[in-house]
Amino acid sequence: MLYSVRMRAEKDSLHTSGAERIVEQEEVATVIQSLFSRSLEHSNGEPDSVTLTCRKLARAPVFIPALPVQEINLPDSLAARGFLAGILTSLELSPQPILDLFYSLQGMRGAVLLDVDRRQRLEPDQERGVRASNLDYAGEHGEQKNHFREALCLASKVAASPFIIGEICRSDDQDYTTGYFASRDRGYLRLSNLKDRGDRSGGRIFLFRGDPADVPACLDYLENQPVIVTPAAGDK
Ligand code: PML
Ligand code: MG
Repeated sequence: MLYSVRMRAEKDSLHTSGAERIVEQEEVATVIQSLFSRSLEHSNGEPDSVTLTCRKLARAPVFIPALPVQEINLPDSLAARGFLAGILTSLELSPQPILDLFYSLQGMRGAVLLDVDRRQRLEPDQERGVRASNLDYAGEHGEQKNHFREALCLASKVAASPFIIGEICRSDDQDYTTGYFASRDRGYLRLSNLKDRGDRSGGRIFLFRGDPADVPACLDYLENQPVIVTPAAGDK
């Protein structure tokens, strides 16, 4: 029997960290312990509230391969913003409003779900956002938080939705400056210097393209469908 175990932590009512696993019943107690320890050690400071939840999986998980990864070295945050603008333009989107929204995000638990054709946010709760959840990695898990591996898992799940044409992400951790753009077509592009050290802003935007009638199915997939991401060939 598989369980979804999730942790989220807050400080001054703002989200500071979150993580999750999908594990067998025997592993639940150990995983709760390690997620709790992690919430306390976060670079954004010790939280004043930590919520741990454990739920039996209601659906069978699907297995999805990790997106291929490409490293893009950018000299500074201005160049990184320019790079993102180029990608959005190549998707025939107008970059300015999307980037203005992207750079204004801070302290959300989930992501913005943006209808790129209607220029409309689709999250039922805009303060919380849409949390891509019920996911785990089938490869090795180290003791420490691994931003890259966790983000690659999340991005691989999100990119597998037929309604998502891309995702942009800047970490909300003040000292983690690498971000990414990810999509089925381009893979996972790791962008160095997407933010300046010490900057507490950060967040994700999922770029939605579809009919308004597709939104419930898209939300349900992102939030509720259990997904286990399998490592790319040669990765652990
Ligand atoms: C986060 O969890 O704060 C987002 C991390 C983004 C990781 C980007 C990377 O290292 O590839
Ligand atoms: Mg974070």
